[in-house]
Amino acid sequence: MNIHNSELLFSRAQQSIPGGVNSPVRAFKSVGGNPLFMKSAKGAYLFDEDGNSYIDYINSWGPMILGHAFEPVVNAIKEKVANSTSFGAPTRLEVEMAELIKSMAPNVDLIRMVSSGTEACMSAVRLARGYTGRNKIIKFEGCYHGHADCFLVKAGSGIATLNIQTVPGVTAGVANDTLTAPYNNLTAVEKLAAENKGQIAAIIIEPIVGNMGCILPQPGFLEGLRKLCDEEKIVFIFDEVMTGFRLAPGGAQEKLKINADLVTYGKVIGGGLPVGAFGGKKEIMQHIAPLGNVYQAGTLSGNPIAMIAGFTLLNELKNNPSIYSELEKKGATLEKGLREILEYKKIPHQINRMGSMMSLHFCDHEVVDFESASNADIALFNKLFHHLLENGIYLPPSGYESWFLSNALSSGDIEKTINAFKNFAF
Ligand code: KE4
Repeated sequence: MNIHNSELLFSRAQQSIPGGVNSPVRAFKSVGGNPLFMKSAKGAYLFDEDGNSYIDYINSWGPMILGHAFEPVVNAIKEKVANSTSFGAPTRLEVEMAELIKSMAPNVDLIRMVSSGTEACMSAVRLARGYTGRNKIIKFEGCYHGHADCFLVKAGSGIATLNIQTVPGVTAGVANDTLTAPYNNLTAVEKLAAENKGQIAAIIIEPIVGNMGCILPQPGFLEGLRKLCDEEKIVFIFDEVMTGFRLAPGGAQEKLKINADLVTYGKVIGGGLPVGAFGGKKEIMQHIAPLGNVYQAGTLSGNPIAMIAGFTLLNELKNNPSIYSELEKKGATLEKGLREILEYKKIPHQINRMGSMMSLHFCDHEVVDFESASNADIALFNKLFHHLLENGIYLPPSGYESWFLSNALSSGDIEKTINAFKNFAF
């Protein structure tokens, strides 16, 4: 496979950008080799700088749920951009976007737009602290909520991929207020709550995890956290940056029928443009400035171009709910195809999936938390990654990431993926 232009670009990039990438997970550090530079994408396909094409299972780490260069989004951006790219003043579209989100997401009385998932999650935590007057938070080992200091404690995604134990620059003071527990371990959380009674402002969780591969909550886990938060007056934050609008119009809250107190969004909400959001109960959200004193701000929050992209995509999802059953069918077909091959070849494996989020782990145990995810055969995953890449299939370049299916995937694309997998010499 000719990747000459990508190699030239990568060596140039490293002269001007740390590690040659603007986000660490793109660097192929754990899978080995050098990152491919993409030139364009359309529907389910990526095209790199050397003209190679790939069936895309990253979809920009989630946003491209209806595929790349989705016509209605492209046209909406083209039309909007002629009227300026930013005002720094409130606009009609921001009101319409907030009302659209409230019509889709359960349990959101007020919502504030920001420009990334990190910003959404860090603002939600600040709000929970301001609302409760408490300092500590509980997060889960292997979950990733963006790169704000308070989250970089036993985090997933790039932190796990690069095996960064403690992040330099995150002070002990900050880290001491972040308590961690294993995912799916309710007892461990109840113990932390008892040991820190009256000091915990929030529990923040990925309701379905996508940052240590895909990991599902075991029955009773989220329900137990909900009950604990009610009893201890802890703010329950669902980080739906990945799951929001992807698993259902109302995300994981709808899918799992569990209400959070605050919910954060990113990725799909912006249709590939920089958008995040946090929202929830009025009783809590009304503490956000200028209504309350919990300060949060952003020059480009609610930016018209980002809003029109997200607004157009969310409307498409809201008005065509069959998209979710189509994504479920595609996910189930891919999972079945891979499972049949792995069972036939007697390869120990675990496939975790919910809808269009899934991951494959080479191990003979269930993958239910960071420890079990880490005990899988990452080296074998890395070998598979490159085999599939050479066969025109682009998986996330880390065993600690969820795959994301788009509804632009055809049955032929899924068949091609399964066939490429079949030819892998385990
Ligand atoms: P951003 O700040 O990257 O928009 O969102 C942070 C974030 C928050 N919460 C969850 C559940 C997330 O998955 C993310 C970001 N996800 C990673 C992929 N695992 C983004 C990819 C990257 O870091 O480049």
